[in-house]
Amino acid sequence: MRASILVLAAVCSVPYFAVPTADPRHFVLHEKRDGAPHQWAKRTRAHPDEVLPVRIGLTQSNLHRAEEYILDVSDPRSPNFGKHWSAEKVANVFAPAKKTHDGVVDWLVSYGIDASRHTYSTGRNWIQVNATVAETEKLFNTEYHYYEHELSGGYRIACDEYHLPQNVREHVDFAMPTIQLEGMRPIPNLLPKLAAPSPITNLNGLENCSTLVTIECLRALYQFGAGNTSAPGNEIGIGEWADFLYEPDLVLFFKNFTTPQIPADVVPDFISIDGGQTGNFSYDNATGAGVESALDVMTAYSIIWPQQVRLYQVGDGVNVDSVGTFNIFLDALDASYCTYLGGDQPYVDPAYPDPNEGGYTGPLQCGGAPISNVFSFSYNQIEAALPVSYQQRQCNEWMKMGLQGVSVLFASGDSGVANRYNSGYPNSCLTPPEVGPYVDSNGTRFSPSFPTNCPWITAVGATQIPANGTISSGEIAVAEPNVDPKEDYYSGGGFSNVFPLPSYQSDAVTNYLTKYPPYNYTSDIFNNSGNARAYPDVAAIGLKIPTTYLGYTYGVGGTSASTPIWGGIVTLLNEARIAAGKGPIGFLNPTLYANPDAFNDITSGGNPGCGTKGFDCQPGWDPVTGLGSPIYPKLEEIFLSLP
Ligand SMILES: *[C@@H]1O[C@H](CO)[C@@H](O)[C@H](O)[C@H]1NC(C)=O
Ligand SMILES: *[C@@H]1O[C@H](CO)[C@@H](O)[C@H](O)[C@H]1NC(C)=O
Ligand SMILES: *[C@@H]1O[C@H](CO)[C@@H](O)[C@H](O)[C@H]1NC(C)=O
Ligand SMILES: *[C@@H]1O[C@H](CO)[C@@H](O)[C@H](O)[C@H]1NC(C)=O
Ligand SMILES: *[C@@H]1O[C@H](CO)[C@@H](O)[C@H](O)[C@H]1NC(C)=O
Ligand SMILES: *[C@@H]1O[C@H](CO)[C@@H](O)[C@H](O)[C@H]1NC(C)=O
Ligand SMILES: *[C@@H]1O[C@H](CO)[C@@H](O)[C@H](O)[C@H]1NC(C)=O
Ligand SMILES: *[C@@H]1O[C@H](CO)[C@@H](O)[C@H](O)[C@H]1NC(C)=O
Ligand SMILES: *[C@@H]1O[C@H](CO)[C@@H](O)[C@H](O)[C@H]1NC(C)=O
Ligand SMILES: *[C@H]1O[C@@H](CO)[C@H](O)[C@@H](O)[C@@H]1NC(C)=O
Repeated sequence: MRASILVLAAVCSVPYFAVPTADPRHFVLHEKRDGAPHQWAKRTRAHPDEVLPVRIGLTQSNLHRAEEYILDVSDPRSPNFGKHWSAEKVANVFAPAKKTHDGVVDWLVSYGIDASRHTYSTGRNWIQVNATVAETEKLFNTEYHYYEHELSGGYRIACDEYHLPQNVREHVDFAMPTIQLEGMRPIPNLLPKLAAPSPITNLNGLENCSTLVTIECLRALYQFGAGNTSAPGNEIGIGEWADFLYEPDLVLFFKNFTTPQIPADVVPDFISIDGGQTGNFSYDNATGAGVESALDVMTAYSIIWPQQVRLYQVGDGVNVDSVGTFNIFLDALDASYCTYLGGDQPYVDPAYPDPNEGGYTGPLQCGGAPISNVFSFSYNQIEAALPVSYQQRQCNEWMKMGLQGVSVLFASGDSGVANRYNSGYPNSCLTPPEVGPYVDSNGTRFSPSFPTNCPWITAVGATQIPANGTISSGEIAVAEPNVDPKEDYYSGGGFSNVFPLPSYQSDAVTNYLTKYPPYNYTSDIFNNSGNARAYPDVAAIGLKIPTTYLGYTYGVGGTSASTPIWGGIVTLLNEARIAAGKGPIGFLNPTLYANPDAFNDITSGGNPGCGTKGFDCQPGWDPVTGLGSPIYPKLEEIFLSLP
């Protein structure tokens, strides 16, 4: 972005002169953004000689069969349950057809962009050319402008819509740079305040579980024992973005809060991606150390030990304008994703080497990081703030992880039906359909989160033990109201405006919408079409989880806590399957929705936001706590009965 300011300074005084445009009659609208998003102002027309790194993502074969493929290996009724695909099979099945590739090359050449200028990815699934603004405007039958970011003063070059020739359109998924403007980073999902008693002592024992939910409380609630195996390759994967684990805290945590006590010399397997750092600093130099990393890693350890944690530390933490939304993590796991469908998105995903001072100077990591059987992520983003094509591309990659036997869990968010935004909105909701959907602090429509909206991940909401209750009181949806709505904490949940309802949850969601219609909530407030992906899928305790941070222990909350609890439990389920000579589970949801009896159904509470009471918990699945919290012995029996 800073580089663009210099470019602009150099050219902004040059008057715009007209460039010839292509015959628009053969063009069809491909993607459109209505107006400029909040904080971006459209300025002058881009100079025709500016060079753009144009990237054209070719459509993949067989993506329309995604649901069929993933259900084939993950539906408990399928004879192929558990027969996961190799990475090679995934690459081959989805590779673009030759006619797709040839069609796009012919189009570029016919617009004067000679084949000698084309660069292809190894899988030939995208084509890149450096083209001037004038050339690109002809290619996409559009106009490029400078856009100014009002807060930072930075500029980007973008168009409001772009077109493709009718016969090319079917071959192109999306092209960049085009309509994208937002830059963002994943938001940690934990309750930000650390006001709990500190240090926490003498709160052991089951009688104190409503004050501090220790591992003893979790085991009693969900009926699981201490880990008893550690199968090679079954380490849990925890991803962190720009929030580092301060490792010396682990020793203190292990000593006070693990049973059996985890030895003091245990540290996670550290996997640095694109400059990710360890928090092995001294106490007075713990900059960047964050409570999110502490919570996630400690919670997982307390459940899965003697199994290990793999800590994937993603991004250099310098490029905070655009730390990315999980793509650089996926790139490091799957080299082909670096280039799949056009690769990462400039301005949304960070570029490496990082041009910022102190940034990571190596190239973007493509492949090389190990794939884990379970990934737990306590971060997310706002659906309405990301281009639909961007979300679809990434959702396809999560689907491919599932095909390969990976369980992916994401926190559902901590602001009920609203959605906090990292650029300074209070609990943000969406503008009405006729205006947006834009993220707006005055919005009234519910704001779903990403990538929990993707049907191929498992979204985790939060519960709590009632105040002064016991573990036999029954969990309720988490509720931490605050005078400042920005600090409210309710379990994220709702209905996507982007992804359709997957078949595995269709009965559960239809049951909720028909038996307990959120009667005052019309389509103006949320997607009540009955055909929208709904989340969360499951829930677990997300309040007062012991976390040691910079030497002190706090009772920390957030769907951030619920997610590593579920991740830990799925890791235990995989341990049991591996011990029985079976493979990892992979995509969880079809089996979970087919077995609602394996859950503690949460029927009390709701998830307010956007000036409403949000949704209510009800018997069966609901958009606050999903199917409910785990009953470990039932889940273990179900997953051991499957091939
Ligand atoms: C575009 O230009 C940049 C900067 O000169 C260069 O690094 C890159 O390889 C070029 N890309 C193509 C496709 O020619
Ligand atoms: C439970 O908490 C109370 C109050 O802090 C404390 O006195 C008691 O010892 C605790 N119980 C156990 C088993 O730690
Ligand atoms: C942090 O320091 C400890 C002790 O020196 C060491 O064992 C550990 O491997 C370090 N962690 C990382 C991620 O470098
Ligand atoms: C803090 O620790 C980091 C990592 O060890 C080191 O690079 C940096 O120089 C330290 N900063 C200060 C102010 O001590
Ligand atoms: C929200 O409404 C207030 C009061 O009407 C107004 O000052 C503010 O600019 C609005 N914010 C946005 C993002 O439109
Ligand atoms: C819990 O107990 C405390 C102390 O007895 C009391 O002040 C508080 O009101 C109780 N909270 C609820 C929700 O009952
Ligand atoms: C609701 O979801 C459906 C299915 O994905 C989609 O076609 C529709 O556009 C969504 N409605 C709104 C208002 O976004
Ligand atoms: C439904 O809407 C009406 C009119 O706005 C309001 O009076 C009523 O309290 C609402 N009911 C609920 C349960 O929110
Ligand atoms: C660990 O427990 C001891 C004894 O109860 C207490 O003094 C200390 O503060 C605790 N440390 C942490 C980090 O929780
Ligand atoms: C480890 O042991 C096996 C066999 O006895 C049990 O089936 C598992 O439930 C147990 N694991 C846990 C986490 O309790």
